[in-house]
Amino acid sequence: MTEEITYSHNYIPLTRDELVARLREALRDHRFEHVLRVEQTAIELAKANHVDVEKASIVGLCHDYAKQRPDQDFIDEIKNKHMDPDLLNYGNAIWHGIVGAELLKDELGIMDEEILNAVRKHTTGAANMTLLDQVLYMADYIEPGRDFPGVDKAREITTKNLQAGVAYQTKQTLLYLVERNSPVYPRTLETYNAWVPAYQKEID
Ligand code: DGI
Ligand code: FE
Ligand code: FE
Repeated sequence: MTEEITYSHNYIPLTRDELVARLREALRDHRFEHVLRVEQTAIELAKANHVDVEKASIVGLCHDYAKQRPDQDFIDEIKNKHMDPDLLNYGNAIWHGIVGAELLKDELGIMDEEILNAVRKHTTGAANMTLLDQVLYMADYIEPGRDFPGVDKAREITTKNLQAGVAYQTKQTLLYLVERNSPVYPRTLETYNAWVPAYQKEID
């Protein structure tokens, strides 16, 4: 059953319905449906881990807000906001969270740094992640529409131990990138070093 959280307006100057309408405009169908599922999974993980469910709903809905924007929008934002120029060496996969958070500020008026940080970290993780960061990182990975080898194991581990889930996803993502000879964003390696050795027993 879909859970619709009523927003307090402390974190975002929109109702949930207004936010959903903005996402409907910003995203194609398959991506829009993904964010609705991530929202629901984030709410479940938030409840299990004593995290604010309103923030979980907002980050779940907003995390891929910028995913379908043209590259030039991100390049302009990186330059205008004097963001790390190394970002220009990457592409949409890295930009849509880190740079997308700036678009959430500019366009949706989201100013809550905890929410913006969870969006910034949702693709690469980070060495230091709050429980909200972890909830979004894992909800994005295990939402019910995901279907890849290992997703059931990811769901099982995450249900038992959210932190072990973070470690599992981080290892799988790095394996996937290396297998494809893809560039690895430095923060992805920092996430690996901070999480994977620490949870090696839980993820084997
Ligand atoms: O936006 P979603 O598809 O819902 O999920 P996501 O934001 O977690 O993005 C996943 C993609 O990002 C996946 O194809 C792997 C890629 N990715 C994650 N870390 C890195 C990366 N791509 C590069 N090039 N470098 C990274 O460090
Ligand atoms: Fe994403
Ligand atoms: Fe996503």
